[in-house]
Amino acid sequence: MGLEKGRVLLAYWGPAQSSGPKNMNDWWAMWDKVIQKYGENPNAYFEIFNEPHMYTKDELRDLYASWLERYPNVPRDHIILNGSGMAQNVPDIASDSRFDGCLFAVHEYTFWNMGITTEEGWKNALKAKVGPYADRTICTEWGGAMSPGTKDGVYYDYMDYNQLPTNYFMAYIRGIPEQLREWKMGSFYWPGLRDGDWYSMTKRVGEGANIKLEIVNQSGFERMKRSWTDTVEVKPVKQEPFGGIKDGVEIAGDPAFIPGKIEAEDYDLGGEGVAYHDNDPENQGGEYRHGGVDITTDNEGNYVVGWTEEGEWLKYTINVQESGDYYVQARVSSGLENSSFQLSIEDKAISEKIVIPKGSSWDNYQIIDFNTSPINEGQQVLTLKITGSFVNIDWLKFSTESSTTIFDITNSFSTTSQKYILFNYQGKRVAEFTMNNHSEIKVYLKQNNIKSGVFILRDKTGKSTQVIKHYQ
Ligand SMILES: [Ca+2]
Ligand SMILES: [Ca+2]
Ligand SMILES: [Ca+2]
Repeated sequence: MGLEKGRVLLAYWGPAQSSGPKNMNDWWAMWDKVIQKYGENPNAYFEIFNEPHMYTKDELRDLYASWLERYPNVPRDHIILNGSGMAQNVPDIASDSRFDGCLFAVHEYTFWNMGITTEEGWKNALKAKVGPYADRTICTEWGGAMSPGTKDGVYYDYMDYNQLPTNYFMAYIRGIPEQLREWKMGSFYWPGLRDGDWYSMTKRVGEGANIKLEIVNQSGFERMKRSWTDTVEVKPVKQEPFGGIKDGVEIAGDPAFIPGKIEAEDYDLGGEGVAYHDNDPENQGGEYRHGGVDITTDNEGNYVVGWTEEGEWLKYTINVQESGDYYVQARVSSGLENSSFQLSIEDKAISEKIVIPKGSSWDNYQIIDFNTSPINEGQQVLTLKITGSFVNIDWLKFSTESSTTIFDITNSFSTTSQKYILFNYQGKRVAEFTMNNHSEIKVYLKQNNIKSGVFILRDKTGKSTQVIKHYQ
């Protein structure tokens, strides 16, 4: 047994039923035997009752006191007393002077409280359970989701615990080891291996004499190690281009080429505050990605970013092939007035605030277009910032075609003579005129001394709308 090899043994008793051990005489008989054999072994430690939730605080204190009285030769610093309840209230026991010199055990799980969604919140939860007794307490159980699984009807895919938390599991797996580390507290990840348990840290592979254990979730393993070792290298949260999803895990890839198309939902890896900012940690649409960005599908099944709110932003690592200003088309929808976004590179705006003309609904996607100011060649980070809430964005397409070809490319207007209204970006009506074809608009703008800028052109019915850029 492990003791001869100099390892620690934790003798342990779990309750046989909710009211406690079926027969207390058996319980004492077990301990008599164990203590007789190992009581004075310097490598043996005794956790005498697991999760004693069936006892009141006073009953439990008396039970522990009887144990200490019965085995006076067991060194006190080898006796581990579980906190009351599910080993969750250490001060209930530790504050009793009869247990001076003993060690205590705390258990901390995510199971009960889905309301804690920050690392700090979990650190505080653990602090509250331990009170001022951290120097004599061991965390004999903690553990969280490592494989995909479902809790309270919500499905959780593999989680990357090296990213900033976007749900309570992530906050837990990051927060608990930090607190254990801060205290230098001994701890056990539970369960190490339990078949069919989505909290299990390892899984069994191979057969017969070749059975091996494999780590289920490397990032969870790294976080666990963080609780007890100085040697683990914790990856800083890194912003990288998104490359796709492999075996349920988001993996890094190559930057998006410009000219080229950027899918809005393919924002960079790196998490909240690094690769994106979203106002709430859930993916409201529940599609495609694991982060807080809200992704849904359009009628054709294309992924789109939705539930956008003013102040939210998304980042994309891009590789620009050629310096210059670019012509951008964007597939977007909005059911409201005043939805807008703006593009920037390294904090410098490269577009106006692009107002999305109100469509009949969010299912009614349209392609709008605009021009950027000059973009330098090379790898850099593009930011798409929501400047007016509730635009849905499918993709952005950057090309080098000049703005003068706008009309030919996205012409959705009737070719017959009709009335048009021109709005500026503040939504103010600038002009109203009749055109027979689109080339006439440039002539009209020049003749009427409309100064340079970006405008929205809408036909009288309001059905067709287009963003145009006009140079004097
Ligand atoms: Ca969200
Ligand atoms: Ca959002
Ligand atoms: Ca898309």
